[in-house]
This record gives sequence, structure tokens and C-alpha cells, in this order.
Amino acid sequence: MKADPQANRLDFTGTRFLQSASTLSQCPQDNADEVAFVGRSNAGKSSAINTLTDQTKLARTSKTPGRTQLLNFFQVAEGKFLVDLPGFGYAKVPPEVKAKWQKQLEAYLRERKSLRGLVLLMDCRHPLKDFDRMMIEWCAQAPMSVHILLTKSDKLKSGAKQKALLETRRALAGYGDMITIQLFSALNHEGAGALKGRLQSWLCPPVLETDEEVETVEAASGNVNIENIKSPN
Ligand SMILES: Nc1nc2c(ncn2[C@@H]2O[C@H](COP(=O)(O)OP(=O)(O)OP(=O)(O)O)[C@@H](O)[C@H]2O)c(=O)[nH]1
Ligand SMILES: [Mg+2]
Repeated sequence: MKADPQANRLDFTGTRFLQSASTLSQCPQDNADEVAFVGRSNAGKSSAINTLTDQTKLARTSKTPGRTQLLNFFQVAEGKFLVDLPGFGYAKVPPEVKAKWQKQLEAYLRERKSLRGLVLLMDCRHPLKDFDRMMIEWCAQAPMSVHILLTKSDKLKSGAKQKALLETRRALAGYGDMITIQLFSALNHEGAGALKGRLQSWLCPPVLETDEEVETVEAASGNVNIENIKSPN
């Protein structure tokens, strides 16, 4: 029987909050498929999850950096999770709290078997800060696939945002296919289709059995807007 490439298409609009966890042991059972949203404080992680799911208040957003202080799990479908991670770089958090978060994040990244990929969010006006470079290096060593969102693209004019995209791709060209990069706006939904396509490929990769099915899936993937997803090479 042929695989239907559309059969497992995830509907992100049905996503619901599952639970919060402040330690690895509090996370849901580690036998799922999940993608974590990571980035500096205020980069737009919670906003991106809301845009993706077409909901306004699913993940809590704030003008005050440091709002997300726990690992928040959202269920897209049975055993398919999105995880909103606490932001880094918020100056007002006491050093001991920062150190505790960092330890929890490291434990999560190191130990979590369900993790299929990381979405790394960076404000398109200030990409590749120390924290971002540290995460990319960690992903390269792990190895772990990473999809970069250059967020708040609505804040830049067309030429400037294309330049930001190009320069970031150029800077990360050495990492090859493990990194994909796109522009994203939670405000006007630029790049939402491309992000869905990436998450779909991580959370529900097609099971291919014959050459004929490979061709069917490749043809069908033309329906996904992947114009902004491109490996740096
Ligand atoms: N213009 C614009 N503003 C955005 C966009 N995404 C997020 N913001 C704003 O940026 C601020 C931070 O967004 P959040 O989604 O809370 O950021 P976060 O990365 O979850 O922050 P922490 O939870 O503190 O780590 C909020 O005021 C959002 O409204 C975007 O695409 N465009
Ligand atoms: Mg947040």
C-alpha cells in the first residue's frame, strides 16, 4: 500500500497547553516527539508558538523579558509536543536563578530523548549573540538539527531583512545542512508556513518504504511554503 503524504499532516491550531516543568524529572514521559523553542529573552519564542497555533494566549508573552520561567509543554497531537523554554540574557534575574535555569536547560538538552530539533529564535535586528553562538555550537556537537527564526521581521524593510537573512546564512555556512534559516514575524505571519513545514518534518517524518513513495512525498512537499528555508550551502 502507498503512504499518503498528507495523512499525518499536523493541525497546529488544535494545540493545547499540557504542563509546565521546572526540572527534567517533571517533564512528560520521554517517549514522544518534541521540538523546543529556545532563544534569548524577548526574542519572541512564546509569540511564535501563538502565531503557529493561531491562538492569542496559549503561550504567555510579555514586554517584560524573562516572563517564561519554566519549560512549558504544548501538545499538538498525541505524543507530539512543542516546548517553550525560558529565555536567556535577562539582566535583572539574580545570578543564582540564572545558574539554576542554565543547569535545567543543559540537563534538558543533554538528556531528553524525545527532542527532535531546536527552533532557535533571534531578533533579526540583533542576530548571533553569544548565547545564540553557544547554542549553535552545542547543536553541532550533539549533533542536533536547528532551525533558526530571524524574528520580528516586520520591524525591518524588505532590503534590510533580506540582508540580515543573507548575512546570517553566510556566517553559518560552515555548519552545512544541520542548520536552516528563515525570516519570521509573529505580527504579520511572515514565514509561518515555512516554520510549519519544518516542524512537520521533525514531528511526523514520512515513513518511506519504496522508491515510488519517495517520489510521491517529494512531489507533495511542493505544497509547503519552504521559500525561506534553505541550508546555508
Ligand atoms: N513587532 C513584533 N513584536 C514581536 C514579535 N514577536 C514578539 N514580539 C514582541 O516581543 C516581546 C517579547 O515576546 P515574547 O514572545 O514574550 O518573547 P519570549 O522570547 O517568549 O520572551 P521570554 O519568555 O522572556 O524569554 C513582546 O512584547 C511581543 O509582543 C514580532 O514578530 N513582531
Ligand atoms: Mg516566553
